Amino acid sequence: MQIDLYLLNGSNEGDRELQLQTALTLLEEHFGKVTNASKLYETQAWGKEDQQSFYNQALHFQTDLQAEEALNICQQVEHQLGRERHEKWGSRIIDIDILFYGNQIIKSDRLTVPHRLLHLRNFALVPLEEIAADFIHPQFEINISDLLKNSTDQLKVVKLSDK
Ligand code: A4P
Ligand code: MG
Repeated sequence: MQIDLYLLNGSNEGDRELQLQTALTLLEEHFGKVTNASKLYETQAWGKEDQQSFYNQALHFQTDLQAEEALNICQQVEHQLGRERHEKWGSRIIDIDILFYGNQIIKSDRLTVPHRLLHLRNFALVPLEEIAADFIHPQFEINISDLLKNSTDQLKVVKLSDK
C-alpha cells in the first residue's frame, strides 16, 4: 500500500541551495520521483538563533516502504552529503526529518511521527502548507493551514520565489 510520506529538508552550512537539490536527487533514487516539492524558503534559525539562516524545503513522496526503512534512507542521504552530528540544533549541511508517515502515529526509540515539534515551527509549517494545506495532523486533528494560523512562532520565513 502506498503511504504519503512528508519530509522536511534543511541546510544552513555551505551552499544551502545545492545541498537541498542534491538531497532531493538522492532521495528520488530511493523513493522514486517526488510527488510534490515546495519552493525553497530562507528561514531564521529556530532553537539556537545566533547562527546562519536555513534553507528549508518540504517534500511529498508516495512509498510502500516501512517508516523505519524510510528513516534509514533519510539518514543514509544525510551521510552521503557528509553530515556530521555536532551540537543539538546547531548548524548542519543537511537535516532530513520525517514530518508525517501517512496518518500513522509512531513512537519508537528511533522515530517519533508526526514530528514532535512540527506545530511549533513555521520553518516547517510554511513550506508544508504550500504542498499539503489540507492534510490533517493525526494527533491534533486539524489541517496544516490551521496549525499555521495557531502557531506563535515569530521567526522569519521567506520564500525564495525564483527557486
Ligand atoms: N528521530 C526521531 N523522530 C524523527 C523524525 N520524525 N524524523 C530521531 C527524523 N529523525 C527522527 O536526529 C536525532 C534522532 O532523531 C535521529 O537519530 C532519529 O532516530 P538528528 O537529525 O541526528 O539530530 P538533530 O536534527 O540535531 O536533532 P533534532 O532534535 O532532531 O533537531 P531537529 O528537530 O531536526 O531540528 N531552524 C530552521 N530555521 N530550520 C531548520 O531546518 N532545524 C533544526 C534541527 C533546528 N533549527 C532549525 C532547523
Ligand atoms: Mg533531524
